[in-house]
Amino acid sequence: MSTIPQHDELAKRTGHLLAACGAKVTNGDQMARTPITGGSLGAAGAAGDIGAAVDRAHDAFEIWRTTPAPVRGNVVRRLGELLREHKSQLGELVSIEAGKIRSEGLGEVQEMIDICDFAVGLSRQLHGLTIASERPGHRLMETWHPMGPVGVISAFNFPVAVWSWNAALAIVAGDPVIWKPSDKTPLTALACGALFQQAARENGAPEHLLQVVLGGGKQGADLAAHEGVPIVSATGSTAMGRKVAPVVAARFGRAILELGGNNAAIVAPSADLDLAVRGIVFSAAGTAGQRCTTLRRLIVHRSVHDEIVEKVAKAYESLPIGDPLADGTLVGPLIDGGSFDRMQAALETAQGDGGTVVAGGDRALDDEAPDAFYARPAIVTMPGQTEIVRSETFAPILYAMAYDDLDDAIALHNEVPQGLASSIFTTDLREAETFIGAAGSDCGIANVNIGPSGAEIGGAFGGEKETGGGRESGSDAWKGYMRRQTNTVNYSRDLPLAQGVNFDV
Ligand code: UN1
Repeated sequence: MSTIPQHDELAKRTGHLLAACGAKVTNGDQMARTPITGGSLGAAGAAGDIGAAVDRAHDAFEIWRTTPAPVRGNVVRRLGELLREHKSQLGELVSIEAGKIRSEGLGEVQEMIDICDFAVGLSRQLHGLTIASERPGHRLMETWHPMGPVGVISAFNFPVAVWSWNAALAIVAGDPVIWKPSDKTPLTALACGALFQQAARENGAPEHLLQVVLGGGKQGADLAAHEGVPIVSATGSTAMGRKVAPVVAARFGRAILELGGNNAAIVAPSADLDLAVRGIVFSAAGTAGQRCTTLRRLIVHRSVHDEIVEKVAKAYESLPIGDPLADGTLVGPLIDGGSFDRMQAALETAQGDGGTVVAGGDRALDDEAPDAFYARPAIVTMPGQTEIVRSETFAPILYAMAYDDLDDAIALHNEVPQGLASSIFTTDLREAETFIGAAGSDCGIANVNIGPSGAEIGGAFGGEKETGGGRESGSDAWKGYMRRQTNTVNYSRDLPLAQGVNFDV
């Protein structure tokens, strides 16, 4: 297995990667760190002032809102080109700062490139309807206008892709962006920020179209509370969403929330079991269990339960854990010790509830990397869906439960507070359609014969219940970044009133 790289080498490499993207760190209280060694990467900059950023964003908005959308798209096109040019550097930076394996770091940059392509096309398709008017000589239609500065609060686990889903749409929609990245991943944000500034500069866009504001809870809270920020898009825990949402609602702002998930897969007796096992292992152990779409609950038909658990456990035992930048590694580190402690506490609670840890769950590589937290992904069989199974622990724990009847499986599936992503493994058309039908999965994402994670950007991304209800990325999610205006135009010489009302003067 790979050895953990020397911290000094990583720190030096980080400096090169940042410079290659044109990013500069400054002295300040915001510190960067790598979960690969657990060591510090030095200062990233100073915590920013949201009020000042909002003022600057409004100056940019004055210009940007009347810039034609296809011209706005040019900035996003250039950003997409720069992301392509810097894909390997940015991907490596994501690996260093978030601990993702190399292909997932690169995949995250690809997700940014994809949404840029999508948004460029969208910049010529921000269309409204023309609706039949009941009045002669009248036209009824809807138009979509820019809304104003968008606050983006992003999480450590997708430190750049989730920003790009919001930013690419917001920029073509005519909205400046104020980005408060996770305080665990400031460097990747600075690198993307620098590439964005280059794209904006080269296209003569106004200054401050994108502002990266480093900081923590205070900056997030200020963004939520600021009257000058009509849209706040926040990704993170449900606990964070509970703080942000009421503050935005109290000022009648718009919140786009992407909060916790507790995603499940149902494995039916007709499933292609080998395919199911591959899908399960990627979704549950990939990204070290730190995706909001990570598979956390396995609901398996009793007739295949033991076989599936055994196969997943076997696959888990041979998962290469270690340096995420090394060839062959599939599981990198957890983001920090707090994560590892929460994982251990959850495993203890699950065992107290009658669960059995079939594989994994313990710490790895602690001799080599005492300040880093590598954990072996765990699979735990549970006698039922206890409270710990119903809560999201942001670590690689997969709880397995048996079912006898599909209706019971779906009821169990939906019987959690979160509603992000879900899946069923089956070759039975009736079961598949039932699962994605109106009385099936209650999640924003419901898949058949793939796990719940790893969505493409073309669909709308988000979920219901404690996941927050927001939709980002593809489909018509762009509407969340614009204001809808209904227009009635009278091109006749008369003034007929709607609903046949008479008001002759
Ligand atoms: C997240 O974990 O916040 O569907 C986003 C997926 C990725 C995005 C995850 N495309 O797993």
